[in-house]
Amino acid sequence: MIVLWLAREGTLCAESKSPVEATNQLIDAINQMLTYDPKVRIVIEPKPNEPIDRSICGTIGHALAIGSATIDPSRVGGNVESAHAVLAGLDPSHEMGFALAGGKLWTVHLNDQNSIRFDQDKSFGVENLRQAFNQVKVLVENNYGANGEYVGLDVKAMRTTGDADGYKHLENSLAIVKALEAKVTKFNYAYQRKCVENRDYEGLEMYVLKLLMGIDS
Ligand SMILES: [Mn+2]
Repeated sequence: MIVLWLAREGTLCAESKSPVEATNQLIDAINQMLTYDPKVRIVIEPKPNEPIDRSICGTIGHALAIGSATIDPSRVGGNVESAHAVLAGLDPSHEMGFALAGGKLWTVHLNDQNSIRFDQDKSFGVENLRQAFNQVKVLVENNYGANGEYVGLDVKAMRTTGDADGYKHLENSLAIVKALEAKVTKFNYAYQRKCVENRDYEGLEMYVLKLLMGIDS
């Protein structure tokens, strides 16, 4: 299984490339990999920008469309990275859900990101805890990992972090994933259904916030 992070498949100068030709070149390249090794599986990790601007494969929808256009779509899947979805202005849990619906979420890169800036690769959950909760929730609800799918932590130490604390971003990310898994097991689906039936969305929002804050109601 090879993850393709398409870091430079795009353009800084819009007129320098045809987006049609660039898309077809990417499909051709993946076809060559699939032909070269009949056992290889390609996992596309989409990203909308940085270091390139105007990516030609910016979201998981793009990635799966590219895969479906190859000579063997059964060997092409997707990898949703939380930060990359945020950079596209999208909710990572919905990007994951889109790929899960087609059986195409073969790995994830969990991390966090403050809005649409450079790729920050911050520890999972530290910028948007509710968004992190919903990523873990969609993975747990769909029994993620049962077929050998991977959970990766694509995080990096912040600048000027001392050597002694050089692994905290990994330790903290794993601890947050596990803590949110425990929150998902506590999630009251009967109450959620009742709120939706009664169109009490404020009630559901407050329930989720209290769950995350550890407030018993
Ligand atoms: Mn990544």
